[in-house]
Amino acid sequence: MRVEDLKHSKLKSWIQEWADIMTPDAVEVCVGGKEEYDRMLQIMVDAGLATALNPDKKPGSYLFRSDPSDVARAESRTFIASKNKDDAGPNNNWTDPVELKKTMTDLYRGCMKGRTMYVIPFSMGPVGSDIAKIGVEITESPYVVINMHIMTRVGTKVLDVLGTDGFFVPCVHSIAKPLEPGESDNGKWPCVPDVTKKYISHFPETYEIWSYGSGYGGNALLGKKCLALRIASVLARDEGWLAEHMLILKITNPKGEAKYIAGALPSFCGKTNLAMLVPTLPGWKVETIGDDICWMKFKEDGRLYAINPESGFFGVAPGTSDFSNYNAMKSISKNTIFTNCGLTEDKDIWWEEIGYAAPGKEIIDWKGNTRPSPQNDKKSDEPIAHANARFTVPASQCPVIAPEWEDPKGVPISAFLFGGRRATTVPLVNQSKSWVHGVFMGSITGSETTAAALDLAAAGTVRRDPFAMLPFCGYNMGDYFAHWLKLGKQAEEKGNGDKLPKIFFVNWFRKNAEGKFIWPGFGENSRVLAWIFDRCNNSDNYVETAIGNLPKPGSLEAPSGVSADVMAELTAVDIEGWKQEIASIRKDYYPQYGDKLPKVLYDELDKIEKLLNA
Ligand code: SAT
Ligand code: MN
Repeated sequence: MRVEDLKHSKLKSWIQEWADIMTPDAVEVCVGGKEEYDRMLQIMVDAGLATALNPDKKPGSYLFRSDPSDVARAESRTFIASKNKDDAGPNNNWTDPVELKKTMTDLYRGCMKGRTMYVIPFSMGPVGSDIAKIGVEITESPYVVINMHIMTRVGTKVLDVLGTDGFFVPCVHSIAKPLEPGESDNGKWPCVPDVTKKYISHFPETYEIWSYGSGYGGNALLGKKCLALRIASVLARDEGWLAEHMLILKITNPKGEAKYIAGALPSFCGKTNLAMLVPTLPGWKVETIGDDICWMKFKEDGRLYAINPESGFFGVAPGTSDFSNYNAMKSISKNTIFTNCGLTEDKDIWWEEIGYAAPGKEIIDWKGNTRPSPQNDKKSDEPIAHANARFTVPASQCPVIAPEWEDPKGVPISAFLFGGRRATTVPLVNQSKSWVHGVFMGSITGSETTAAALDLAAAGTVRRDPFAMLPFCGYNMGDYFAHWLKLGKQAEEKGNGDKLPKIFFVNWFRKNAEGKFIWPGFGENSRVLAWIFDRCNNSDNYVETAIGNLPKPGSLEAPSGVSADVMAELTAVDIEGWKQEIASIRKDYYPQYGDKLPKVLYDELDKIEKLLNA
């Protein structure tokens, strides 16, 4: 579609302004659909950037290899450019918006020379839903176009909703690799290889996103972390709703009663696996609404309704197997974009812990090097797939996608889960005693650092990732806690306190003195979900303790191989551990937010401490 044919005058002039700066050879407005998707893929196959996979193994699927500098979100180059530094908070890299715009405008000059500028109108959320928002991304990357086709709703329907003057979030993106006449990418992933010259910038006061130099994931697919979390968190604060880094699942009990649960877990805690869990508990069913992001609004009935703003999964490939996530493996059996995975001799993908040996003698790793297959290569510990290799797949291909996953009115949330990796202290499951106590739980979410990661902090210390939002909250985290508290208070004042979701903290990662996991996790987590489900029905399945409501002995049936003693340990209050936890939150964690930290959260510390000492 041509820019001249657009009806939204502000959109038209915005595109023209950027075309003048970036000087592409042509401008194309994306309309979505198969013809456009296939054409973009062909451009990349022709440029040597995409490899078609074996149609007998993975029909309609392609493999990409990125530049080694361009493999993950660039957190150190991610900026929140609010007018006042204090509004960005200690959780963000702040920079002055006027200066940043000047610097970046200069960088953008001529950056699309020799390429086509694509304009992608997209909806985050079912088109026309009152919880959805519209964004428009400009990019010269056909890789971004096809990934946006999968992850968001792209096309003319979005322009219809936008009308002549509707609100959209402007998303400016460039990989910043202009082409000279006659030059082609020739198999080399285009980007700015120097990480210190990439920018992922957010302007919260004007709800704008400017990204420069990266073509990968959250740096480039601007609907995801940039719009649906960082900018949306600001919109949610300003408009009175919630934009969260949460999965959404539907759980149905043996009687056929269903509830919806939203859960925030930091990276590498199995969020996608939980969203698609195969219950071991007989008669229970789990279905998926979303695996990463959740937008919620209170409706007239006083309940909180959620949509998944995305329409696909951008999942971590390594570690995904029939055992860890059967439904994800089924989802990616066709029409999937793979990035930075290994390529087998029979033109299929492979990654570490995929659950079977790589077929053949040789394999091509994510850097494009042909190597002996890992089972024939005793010497190398260089992985075949990059640790952050990804699959992009339409959510509709998930065998357990809930039929209502695209319902524009959303689904009513009964419970929130928070959780991290904690080897000690934090029980398997714990219900908050109140909304404020639940916000406290969300605020202290975190994982223990491991010696294996390149952490500055010593192994075993807790790195807090409040609400799993630390890299994704577009404003001061102290103000974010206050926003959560405010919404709960408003609901209570309207007499809707009992309609608020109940809040739980889960921990699948407890270890014994020998450092071995004592809870099997995966499908067995359905036992914990069932306990939570019953708690939402006010079952008498809990005991009130100093730290929250814990499972009554026997209310949570042990999986096979887990002894009664271990169950008791998993659901007990570790008084000494919690005393230390409280002391460390008070001394090392909360003070960083200064005056922005709501006082009622310190009151929660006092309350729990008093009960622990009683
Ligand atoms: O690369 S993304 O930001 O989209 C994915 C992630 O880091 O969780
Ligand atoms: Mn995520």
